Amino acid sequence: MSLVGAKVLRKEDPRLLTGTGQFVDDLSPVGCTFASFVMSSHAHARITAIDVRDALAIEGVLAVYTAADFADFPDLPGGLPDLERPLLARNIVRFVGEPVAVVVADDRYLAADAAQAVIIDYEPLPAMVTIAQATADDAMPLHSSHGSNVVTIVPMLDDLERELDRCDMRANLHLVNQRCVAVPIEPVACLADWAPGGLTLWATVQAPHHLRNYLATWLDVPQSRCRVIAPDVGGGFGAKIPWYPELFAAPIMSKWLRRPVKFAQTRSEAMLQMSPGRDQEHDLDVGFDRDGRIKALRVVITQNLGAYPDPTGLGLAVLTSWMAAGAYRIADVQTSFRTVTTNTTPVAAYRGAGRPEAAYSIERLVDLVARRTGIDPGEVRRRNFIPPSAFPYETHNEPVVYDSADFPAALAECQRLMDYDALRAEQAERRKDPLKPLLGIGLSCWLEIAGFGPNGSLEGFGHLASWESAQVRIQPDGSVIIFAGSSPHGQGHETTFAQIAADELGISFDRIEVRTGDTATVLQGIGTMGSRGVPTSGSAVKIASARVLTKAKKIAAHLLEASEHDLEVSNDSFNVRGSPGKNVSWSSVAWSSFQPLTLPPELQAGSLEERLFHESPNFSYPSGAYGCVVEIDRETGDVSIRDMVIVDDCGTVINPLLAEGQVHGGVAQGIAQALYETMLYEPTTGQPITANLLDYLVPSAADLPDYVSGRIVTLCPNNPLGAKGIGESGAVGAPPAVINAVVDALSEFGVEHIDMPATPEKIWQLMQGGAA
Ligand code: MCN
Repeated sequence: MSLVGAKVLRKEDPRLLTGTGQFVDDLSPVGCTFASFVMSSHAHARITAIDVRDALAIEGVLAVYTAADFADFPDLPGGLPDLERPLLARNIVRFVGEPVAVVVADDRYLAADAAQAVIIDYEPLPAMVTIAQATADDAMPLHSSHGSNVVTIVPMLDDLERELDRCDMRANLHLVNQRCVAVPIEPVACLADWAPGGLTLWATVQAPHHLRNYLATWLDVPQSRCRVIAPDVGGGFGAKIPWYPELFAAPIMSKWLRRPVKFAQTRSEAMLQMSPGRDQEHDLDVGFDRDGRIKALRVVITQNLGAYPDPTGLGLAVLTSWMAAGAYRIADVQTSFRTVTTNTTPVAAYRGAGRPEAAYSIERLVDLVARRTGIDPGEVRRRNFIPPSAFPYETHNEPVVYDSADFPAALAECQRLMDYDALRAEQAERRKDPLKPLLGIGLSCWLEIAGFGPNGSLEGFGHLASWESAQVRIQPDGSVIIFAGSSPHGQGHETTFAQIAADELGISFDRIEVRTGDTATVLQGIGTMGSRGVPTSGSAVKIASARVLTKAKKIAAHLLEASEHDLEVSNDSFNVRGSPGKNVSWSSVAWSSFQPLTLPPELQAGSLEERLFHESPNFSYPSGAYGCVVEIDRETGDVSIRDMVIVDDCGTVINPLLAEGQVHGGVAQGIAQALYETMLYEPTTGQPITANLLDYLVPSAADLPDYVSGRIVTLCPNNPLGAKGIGESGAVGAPPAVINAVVDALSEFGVEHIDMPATPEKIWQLMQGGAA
C-alpha cells in the first residue's frame, strides 16, 4: 500500500504530546546566563543618555551592554543601504520595543529586574505609524540618510484609464489589509555557547543554514566553527525567518563572558518585537460589463514596512502584485507598489506573505462586481474563471505562470457542500423576518503561489537561494536516515518525508528517521517558508531515494544472481518477479553495501547514500474554493460563523491528516484576521494599543466553527510528486470568504464594504447607517 496519500499518524507527536520535545528554553547548560533586553518605550526619540550604574550594581548581574559596546560590529546583515537595522538602537529609537541595551545575569528574573533599572533619557520626535503620516509632505524621514520614508517604488506602465472607461461599468475600493502578529506558541528564543571549539547557537528559526551563513560572516568565523541548531520549534508562521538582534548579540556576549547566554522572549516582548505581517493598503479599480465580465483591473499597493525594511517585508508587495488577478482571466491588469517606513515594529512574512492581501482584494472586487451587476457572486466567478484548458497560464506578470487548476470544479464542489441554492433560499426567507439574525453567504475562489523553488524566487528575500537539499543514507542494518534541508516548526516533516521515502525505497516507515535543523549534520539547506517543504525538500527526498534504490537493486541482483530489472521491492525486501521465495531482505542488501567483497564491481562500500539539491522549474499554485455562512446579531453586531466549507487543491496530498491540519490552522488565522485581530498604534505617540493577548484578540477553539472539508486534485507538473504547497492556503482563502459573507449579510443596509476585523462595533455602526 502506498504511504503517500495515507493518513499516517505523526512521528513527532509522541514526544511533543508527552512533554519530551526539546525546545530552546528547555536547554540549560552548566553556567548558563540569561539576557534581558531593555526595550524602547518611545516610538521615535533621540537617546540623550543611558545610565547603567544601578543595573550593574545588582548582585548577580554580569554585564550591561549598549550600542557603544557593539561598535565594532556591523548592523544586521541583509538590510538596505542607509536603512540597516542596528543591533541595539544607536542615538535614535524608531519603534516601541526596539532593543536599546541588554543585561546579562545569572538568572532570568534578575536579568529582567536589572533591565528595569537601566535608565534611558529620551528626547521625543514626531511618531508616524500610518502610511498617510509617513508619506505626508512634511513627514520627517525616519532615516535621515535615506531622506524619505518611501523606500521602493515600482510604478505601473499604464494607468489603464482608457480600458477602465471603455467598460460598461467601473468601481473602486480602498482596502486596508491590517497589521496582524504571528503569535506562535513559542516566542523567539536562542542559546549561544561560544566554547573553545567554536560557536553553537540553538535558535527558534525557520532557516538555520541561512542564519549560519550570515552569522559566521558577520562574526568573522569559519562556517565550520559556527553551528546553528533549530531544535523543536513551536511555530513561526513566517515570523521566525527574519534575523532579530538577539540572535546576533547572544553569541558575542557568550564570547565576552565565556559562558552560555540564553534569551527567551516573553509574550509581552514578542508582541512588540516579533515581526508582524500584512499592513498593506490597496487602491483598486475594476472595469466590467453588465454581464459581470471583468475587463480591466488596476491595483495600487502601499506596504507599511515598519521602522527598518526587512528583506522578507520588502518582498510582500511583489507577491501581492504578482497574484493580483487571482483565478480570473482579465484582459488588462496593471499593478504598482511602494513601500514605506513608519515608527512601528518591522514588518515581515506572516503566513501567506503577500498572497492573502492579493486574494482578499480580488475576491472583494468580484463580490462588488456581483453586487453592482445584480448577478450571483458564484456566477460572476464562473464567468471570469481561467478555464482548466488554459493551463499553464501566463499572467500579467512575466515570472508568474500558473501551473494547473480547475476553478469551476472547486467552486462547484464548495457550493455542493454548502448547499448553496438552499442557503440563498433560506436567506431570502430570513430577510422577511426583522427579528431573526442576518444571514450572509460568502465565497472565495482563491489562488496562491507556493513551493518557492525556481531559481530567483527566494533570492530577492534576503539573498536566499531557492533549491532545497536532501540526503538519504541507508545504515548497515537497513534503517534509513534522511537529512532534509527544510527545517520544520510544526508542519510534520519527519512524518511527511518518511512517507515519501518509504514508498520510494520499499522500506517500512518506522525504519526511516528524518533529521532537520542542525547545520552540523544537515550539510546544506534553505528553510521552511513559502509552502515549499513538500514541493522542494519532499521532491529532493523522492529523487534521492529513487537513486539509492537503483543502486540497492544492483546489490540485490548481485546477491540473488538475478537481473536487477526483474526485481520488485516491497515489505523491506527485494523479490524476483515471478519467482516466489527468491528474495533478499533490505537489511542484507544494506549490510552488503558496506562489505566490498559482496558488492558488484561497479559499486563501492557505502554507496547507498545520495545527496542532492533539488531545483524546481516553476512554483506551485495551490487554489481552492471556500464558502462561509455567517449569522449576525441585529442588536449587537456580533458575528457567528455557522458554516465554513473549505475545498482545497494542493495536487498530490502526501498526508491528508497533516494537510487538513495545515488548512485548519490557516483558516483559523484567516478567520482571526477577518473578525478579531489587529495590531493598533496610537496615532500621535506611536504607542501600541493591542500589545497583549487581552487586547489583541487571538480566537480560541471555542470561537471557531467546525470545518467541512472537500478536495479536488490537479497535479503540479513542476515537481516529481505532483504536489503543491498547502501550509498557507487557509490563511489566504479564509479572510475574503468571511468578509464577503459579512458584507452579504449587511447588504440590506446598503453596505458594500467593511474593513477587517469586522468587529461587532463596526457592524453595529453600519447597521445604524454609519460609514463603512
Ligand atoms: N502536505 C501534504 N501534501 C501536500 C502539501 C503539504 O500532505 N501536497 C502537508 C505535509 O504534511 C507537510 C505540510 O503539509 O509537512 C506543509 O507542507 P508545505 O505546504 O510544503 O509547507 P512547508 O512545509 O514549507 O511549511 C511552511 C508553511 C508556511 S510558509 C507557514 S507560514 C506555516 C505553515 O507551513 N507556518 C506554520 N504551517 C505551519 N504549521 C504550524 N504548525 N506552525 C507554523 O508556524
